Amino acid sequence: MKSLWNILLATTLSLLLPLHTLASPASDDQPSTGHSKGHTCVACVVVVSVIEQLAQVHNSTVEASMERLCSYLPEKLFLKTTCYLVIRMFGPDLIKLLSANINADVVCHTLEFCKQDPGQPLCHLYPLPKEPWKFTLEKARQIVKKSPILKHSRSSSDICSLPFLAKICQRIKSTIQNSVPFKDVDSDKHSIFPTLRGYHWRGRDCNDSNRMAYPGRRPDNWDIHEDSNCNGIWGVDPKDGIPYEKKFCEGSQPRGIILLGDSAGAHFHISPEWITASQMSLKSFIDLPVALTNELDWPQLSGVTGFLDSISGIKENSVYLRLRKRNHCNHRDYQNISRNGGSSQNLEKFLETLSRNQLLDHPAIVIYAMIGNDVCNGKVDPIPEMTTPEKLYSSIMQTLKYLNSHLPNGSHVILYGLPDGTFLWDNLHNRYYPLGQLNKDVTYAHFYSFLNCLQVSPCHSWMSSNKTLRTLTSERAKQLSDTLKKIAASQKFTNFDLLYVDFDFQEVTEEWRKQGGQPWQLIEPVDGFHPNEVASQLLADSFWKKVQLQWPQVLGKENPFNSQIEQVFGDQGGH
Ligand SMILES: *[C@@H]1O[C@H](CO)[C@@H](O)[C@H](O)[C@H]1NC(C)=O
Ligand SMILES: *[C@@H]1O[C@H](CO)[C@@H](O)[C@H](O)[C@H]1NC(C)=O
Ligand SMILES: *[C@@H]1O[C@H](CO)[C@@H](O)[C@H](O)[C@H]1NC(C)=O
Ligand SMILES: *[C@@H]1O[C@H](CO)[C@@H](O)[C@H](O)[C@H]1NC(C)=O
Ligand SMILES: CC(=O)N[C@H]1CO[C@H](CO)[C@@H](O)[C@@H]1O
Repeated sequence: MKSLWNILLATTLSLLLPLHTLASPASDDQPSTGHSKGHTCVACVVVVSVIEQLAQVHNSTVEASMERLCSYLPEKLFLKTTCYLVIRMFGPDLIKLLSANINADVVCHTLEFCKQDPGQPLCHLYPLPKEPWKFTLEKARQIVKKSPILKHSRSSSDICSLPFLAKICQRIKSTIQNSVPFKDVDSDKHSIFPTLRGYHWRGRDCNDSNRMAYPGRRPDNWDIHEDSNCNGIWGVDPKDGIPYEKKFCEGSQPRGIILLGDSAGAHFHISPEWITASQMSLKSFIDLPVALTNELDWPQLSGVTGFLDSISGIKENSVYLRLRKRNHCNHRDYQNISRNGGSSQNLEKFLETLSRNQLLDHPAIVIYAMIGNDVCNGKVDPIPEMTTPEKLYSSIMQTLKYLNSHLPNGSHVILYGLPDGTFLWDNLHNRYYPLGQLNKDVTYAHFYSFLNCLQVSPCHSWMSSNKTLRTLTSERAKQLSDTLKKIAASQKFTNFDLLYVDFDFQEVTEEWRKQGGQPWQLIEPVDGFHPNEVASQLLADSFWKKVQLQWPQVLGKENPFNSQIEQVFGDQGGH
């Protein structure tokens, strides 16, 4: 399954930074030519729309508007440089086309970033022009007829083949390959001891020159000389000669939190400011480079493993921060083993990046939360691609066996069910999409159908005007949830107990209503699919309360030494 971040990465960037030709992440099992064409088309329409709307908002020329967009972008990752290069290349055509009031869909078909294949429907985001499509397109083609660029852009998915871009492409490529950004998880196993350390999906290491020091392990010799478990507690109390780790943590039953999840778990987020002309300023793109190097995920703010204070201003905290608050000895013991596009069917590809040593480490709470991709895909007919209950059963059993052979005794595994995604269509379809707010011309229904037409939707089956399809998808999701529930009720493992919780979005929505909010405010505005930061924090809250009530043993005891730990070790080295 092609993961969503590819699309949106392409969307926000590919015209500015030809990433998909440079560092296309290892693609999966399906031929992706159709998809990458679709991504290019989405990217073109978004960028052209932004240029057009910036001109409208500032009552400026198209030229000034392109300048403005580039000036907002940061220098990092060559974003600004590439933007100027792209203007040089496509600017003249864009000026001619947009000045003639040609809309983004037509512009992108004219420049051949979007293409209507024979026998395929015409994909468009905005309402169709009043004149027949063929006629409009022909008119636009006449406008740029003499442009030398068009010849090149026929192979526009590889703009790096243009002579004057080749060099800069090369430089960007090597920069990207030499920095972390787009590495595949599988290619990242640089450690000789994969289960002890080496992967970067976990709490920060505190001693890079010591393989045996990492978050989550049981302390070595009570951490008299060094902090072997990176929780910031070590050394000996000079008053009585007792090691602090022994004094403060012994018997406190420390534990870590590990999330096996998908893009929702990793908190996929595209800032609406990146595509909303009326809100765009120099400040808008400050966090873009960091986001890009994190696969557009924000795990540091996620509901399960987040460790930064929420920027949304909501008071609820992540599950990790709550565990840390309950017992400061748990400091830094979190792992976000989530991946965009993750599902029960591909988890085995990255499950082994989980690091837990059965003999040396503290037990862990593992949350399995693959909440969408088993029923979501972008196919014209999504149903045959969905995971069946039988397939789910066998892959979950595999996963649990793996966990039983890797988790320390006394761990807990919690399976999350799937949500009923009909709330997406119900709450969003007649609202304006960010690109449609200025002129009140694009709703989420239009946006969804554009993605479905191009076959790049992250979830055709729920993000669809077809009610039958949405209902069938919810039925399948329910069957899968029931399968997980059944497994949790019937299977026993030696090293962990197995629990199940519903993914109850309804409950979260009600809580949000009580706080004066509307359901649509819980969904990521740009992708119209993922739960946003507020939703993840509310979900974490509901999770915590449920577990505390039903299975308090999972969370462990409150550590009576917390305040003393704060006195001696302050923030315990931060995160
Ligand atoms: C927009 O700019 C044009 C030309 O610069 C000017 O004539 C027009 O009055 C401006 N419109 C607004 C709404 O400022
Ligand atoms: C890091 O580990 C090395 C090797 O065990 C040890 O010599 C050193 O003191 C440790 N550094 C810190 C800051 O604990
Ligand atoms: C695992 O721990 C439980 C108590 O938490 C204990 O009853 C059981 O014997 C342990 N199993 C093994 C294999 O050590
Ligand atoms: C709606 O979806 C169902 C199930 O996939 C399909 O059989 C039906 O043809 C679709 N209806 C339309 C109008 O596309
Ligand atoms: C994909 C991703 O961003 N993973 C992050 C998980 O959390 C660790 C610790 O903060 C980060 O280093 C990883 O980048």
